[in-house]
Amino acid sequence: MDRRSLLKAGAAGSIALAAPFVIRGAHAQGKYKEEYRLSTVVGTAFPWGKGADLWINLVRERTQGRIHIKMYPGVSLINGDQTREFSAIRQGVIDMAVGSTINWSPQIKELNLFSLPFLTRNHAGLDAVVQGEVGKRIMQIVEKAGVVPLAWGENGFREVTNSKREIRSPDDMKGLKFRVVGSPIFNDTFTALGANPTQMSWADAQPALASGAVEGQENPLHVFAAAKLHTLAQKFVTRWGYVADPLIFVVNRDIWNSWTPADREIVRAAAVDAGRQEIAIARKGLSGTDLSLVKEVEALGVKVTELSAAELKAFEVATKPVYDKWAKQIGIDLVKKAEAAVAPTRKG
Ligand code: X2X
Repeated sequence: MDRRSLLKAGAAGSIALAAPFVIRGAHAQGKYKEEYRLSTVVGTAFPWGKGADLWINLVRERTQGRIHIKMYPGVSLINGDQTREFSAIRQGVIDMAVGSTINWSPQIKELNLFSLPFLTRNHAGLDAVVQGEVGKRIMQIVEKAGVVPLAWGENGFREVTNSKREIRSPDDMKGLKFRVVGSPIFNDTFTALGANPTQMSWADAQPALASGAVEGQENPLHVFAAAKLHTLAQKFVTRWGYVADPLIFVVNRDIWNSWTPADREIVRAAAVDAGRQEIAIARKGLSGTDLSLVKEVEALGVKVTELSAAELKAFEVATKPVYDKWAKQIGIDLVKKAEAAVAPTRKG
């Protein structure tokens, strides 16, 4: 019997089931909820959902069940509208989340930093930004925007895919219809490359790819594999790593304040531990001696293209005006700090 039916049965007066009901009732007096609702976009088949699940389990174990969290993938608490997730957490419609910096960018303009085309390029560059002074500053900004940020995670470097042809240069993108995510910087980037972008939610993206209404999309290779995008006509992947997509583990502020200081520390430490493990999962099979995920995707009949430094440069040059326009909106100081952090890790 699951928790809900247990509670219903308890409420209906079953003597045998009254005990768990009473114990949980005691928590309510201490302002603890029976269940905390945690939002994600994708579920446990994906590194992102796995990270949320790790957090949930660590918190349950370390609080002996005092804090019971349930995951709601598909951003289902707000009907799949991922660009409204941040507002919903702030307002308390959502208690907790592991959320993408892209999806929260409409409310927090500084988060567009991670969507500046070709800023970070590789894991070392991303770590230099996220784990350093810039990452701390971003956490302060998120906190000021009204939620309690606890740890970083990672969706991954986003790669461009499509059903029509191999992409090696901006010319190859001309006229192709792409689904893009919910910050207007993505419209600008794809437009600068001569493509035809349409913003839509992840829930809408999949039927749009299936019907051919859009021909391409961009997402990390782990998302490609877990969502089986090859079955949605995506036959070409180019590993251009043009933007990173960090995740942030957060709690609604009122919920946070309702917990004892000891429980807050447990939840924070669990988020840090889960985030660290999640980042390792999100990077698995993508570089160095372990290219297992790349091989797995190729085995599905998908052409996976790596670009030379010169080929990458052409994309960087074509999107430079977008970078410059958005750097101003994000804040030049923050962008300069990020560039300085990345500089030692850049090869070209
Ligand atoms: O919508 C997407 O592409 C996804 C799943 O990667 C995000 O939520 C940012």
